[in-house]
Amino acid sequence: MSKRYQFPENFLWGGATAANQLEGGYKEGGKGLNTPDVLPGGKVRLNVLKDPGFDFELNNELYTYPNHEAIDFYHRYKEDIALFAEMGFKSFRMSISWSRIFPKGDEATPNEEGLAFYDRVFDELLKYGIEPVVTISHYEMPLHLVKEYGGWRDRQVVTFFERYVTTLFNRYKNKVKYWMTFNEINSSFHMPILGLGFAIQKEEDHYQPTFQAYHHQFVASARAVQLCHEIIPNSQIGCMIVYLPTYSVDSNPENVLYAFQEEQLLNYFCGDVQVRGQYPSFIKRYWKEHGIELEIQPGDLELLKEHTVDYVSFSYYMSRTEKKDKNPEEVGEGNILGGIKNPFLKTSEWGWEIDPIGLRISLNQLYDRYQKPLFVVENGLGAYDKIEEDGSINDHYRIDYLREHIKAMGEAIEDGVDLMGYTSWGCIDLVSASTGEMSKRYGYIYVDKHDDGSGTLNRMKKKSFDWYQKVIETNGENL
Ligand code: BGP
Repeated sequence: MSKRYQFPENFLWGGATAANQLEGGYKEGGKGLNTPDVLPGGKVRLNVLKDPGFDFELNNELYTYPNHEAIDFYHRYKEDIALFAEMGFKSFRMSISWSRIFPKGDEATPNEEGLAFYDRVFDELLKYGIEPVVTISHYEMPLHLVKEYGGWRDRQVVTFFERYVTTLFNRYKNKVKYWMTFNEINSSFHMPILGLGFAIQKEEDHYQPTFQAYHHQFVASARAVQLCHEIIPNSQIGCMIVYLPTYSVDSNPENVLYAFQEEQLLNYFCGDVQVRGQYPSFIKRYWKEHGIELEIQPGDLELLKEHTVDYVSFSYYMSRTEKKDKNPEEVGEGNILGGIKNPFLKTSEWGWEIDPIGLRISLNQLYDRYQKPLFVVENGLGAYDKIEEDGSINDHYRIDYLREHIKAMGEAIEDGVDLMGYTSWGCIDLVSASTGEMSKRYGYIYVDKHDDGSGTLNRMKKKSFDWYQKVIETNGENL
């Protein structure tokens, strides 16, 4: 008989999404344009991230924008939430689109239609006893703030963000208890357009603006924590990081040190500020070596210290293997952060290395370091799904992936880790962030929409739907 794991009572099983990959209705309800609205879909999207000449304009003649319609959750949320409820979800992670609430970002008053939309979504979730878990900023910001202010480079954006979060907390204080500030905040070292709202112009120029923009986000995040606690006394607000445990390719101390330093910067730098309330010691040397001098206003460091997060949430898809001097041909094709190929691991069809043990390691590392409750708010397998002649979708590969990762969480809980919940990524198929395509699917629910934009948008249950329903029903005992 296979081992049965004990998950805590009230464990927050559920699924995760993001507004710009899910909602569609990009010009409806008074919404303003935001950054993903002008990032073209398909393969172009990744190149755009590296293209210094990219001008942040809609160019419908040249590109398609899959997230303009996405999966039309904007109109179909009732049907979708009913399916989540049928699976037994205890929680649903979603984000609020800043430009639905403040279309330009710098207005004095919010857009009532945008606020009312999320009221309807929260009411629908609460009707079924599903806790909304809300990301305040998931890879987007109003486009106007990018064009007029240069995104998070400009300190004024902190004030606009404060106005945005104050509006959210006051409006939804009786509906939303779980919040998180910036999605995968540490990913901006790689994708600054999505996280920080600006394109990197030249390799050597990026250090100063990136860290200054980060400082502004940390201040904004700490202010959000402070306001959340003041306005919603029983709330919990976390940070959110993308976590890849980083292995050295071998026991050569040069490689071990390199892997360790990469891990410090990419895995821990942002979390350290948000959880421990101060810049970590290792970053001072890094700043010095790269000529970075931050503008820190009086009171900033005290604010960071006083308003740290209640929990640490993170996404986990893969581990990373590093080596100090690597040849380009050693780099794993799909490794988002550029590590080398790990010969012990299989990959997804997009080259993402599958490593459930890495999740157990991550949970232990994060808990050792921070001693705060953890929340796995993204994990999953992007795969091509096939509809059989009888209409069924047998996604056994997805079940295998999720099962092994849930087991790893069970082991980590036995190791002593305090884990609040698990919301697997893309519980309903949605637009992929990295490819801009629909065919990289993660869901328990299939959405009939294709890369060329065709499809009925009908929803269908996959095999994993019934499987996950059982997992939740038995609180993770029946895997
Ligand atoms: C994370 C993002 C999500 C999401 C997920 C899967 O990095 O927070 O927005 O999309 O990765 O990535 P992809 O869609 O590229 O497969």
